[in-house]
Amino acid sequence: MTLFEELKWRGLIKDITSPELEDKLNNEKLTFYIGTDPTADSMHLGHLSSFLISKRLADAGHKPILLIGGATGRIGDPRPTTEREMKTIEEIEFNIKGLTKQAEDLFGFEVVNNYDWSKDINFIDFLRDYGKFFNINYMLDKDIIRRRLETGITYTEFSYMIMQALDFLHLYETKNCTLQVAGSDQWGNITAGVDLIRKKTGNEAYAFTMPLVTDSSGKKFGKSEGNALWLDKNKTSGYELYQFLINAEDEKIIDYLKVFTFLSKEEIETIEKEHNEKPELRMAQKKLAECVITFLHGKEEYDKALKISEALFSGNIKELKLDEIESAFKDIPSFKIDNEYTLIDLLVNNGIASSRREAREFISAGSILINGDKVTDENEIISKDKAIEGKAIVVRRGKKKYYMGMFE
Ligand code: 383
Repeated sequence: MTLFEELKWRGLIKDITSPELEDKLNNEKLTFYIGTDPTADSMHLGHLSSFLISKRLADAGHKPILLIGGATGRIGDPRPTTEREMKTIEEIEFNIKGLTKQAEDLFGFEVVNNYDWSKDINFIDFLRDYGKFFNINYMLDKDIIRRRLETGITYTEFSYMIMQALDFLHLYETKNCTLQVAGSDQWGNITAGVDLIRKKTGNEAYAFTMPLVTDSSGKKFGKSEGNALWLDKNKTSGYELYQFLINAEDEKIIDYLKVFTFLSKEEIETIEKEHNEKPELRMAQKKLAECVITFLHGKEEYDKALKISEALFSGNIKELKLDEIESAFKDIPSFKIDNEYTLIDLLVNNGIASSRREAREFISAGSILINGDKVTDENEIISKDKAIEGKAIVVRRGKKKYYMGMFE
């Protein structure tokens, strides 16, 4: 399989600017780039599917440049619907630091910031040297701009595509970068660059886009209850990622393995076969979680995520360490314990039961578990020596409701 065939097989090619690109990718060594704006201090799963292309192409001998949009982030890439809220310079600078470190840690490729070459272009030179290459009709014809004409767009966001086109030209001129890669939402911006390079230098540069990764209903993949799943483990733990990936849909799981992992065609076909025979084992989902979490955070974090999941599944909460308990129960209601209480008081004082009567009902029905053990005596003292590392008490009420108490 050639590189191009492999990218197609993985579902990573949506549109290409020229059919020559196939041969170039297969037979030449290209310098290419992919960019991201500092809208947050970390990338999320939506970026990962796109940025992994840098490693795929690098493994095939091409040279990646990762661009952080310090300049473009100050302007804001127009969204199809409404104008973006401008971020403060402090926030942008904070985000650039986070993203630069993350890109370096994850990929180890050269990282550049477009602020470095954009900041000194003055307005008059900009209009004389570059504005003349952009016909307004051409700009108005871009999909995103056309959509925004209905809701309105400022001159600031309208100009965004010129900045991204200047980046491509700059990298073409200074680093012989002849290819830009991006998600399909970027088609207008990246073709603006290819056209600018052609007009300014007479030479051909190339670009291709990757499809957006979606679930079977067409919604963007990579959000959990509306929140992004971040690549920074302090924002989204390995365990949270595990929970999300392990629940990926059966219809889509093989597509996700192609997009998010470096497993070979043969390996994925073997998994697909096993998956189709016994989808209930979720082994394809498990493999996805293993590959993604290990790539992002290393084997230790993956082992931890797996251990937490297994402990929660089997109810063996006591096997977990305090930091694992904290990861596992990050989002459940929690309370502080300033003293040793009887079980019934603990339940009522912390809203686990609405009254002493209700608490008694739960306890006598055997539906209260403290750190995985059923407690049936309402007067049992819940003391520090029952807590995990002397600190954490996980209360389970019924099948699914969890609460966490922390001794002070
Ligand atoms: C800025 C200057 C450049 C080249 C690219 C840029 C950023 C670009 C953009 N990208 C998205 C982002 O920042 O907005 N204008 O979040 C996302 N990308 C990648 C991919 C994607 C796109 O970072 O489709 C998803 O991740 O292209 O939405 O010179």
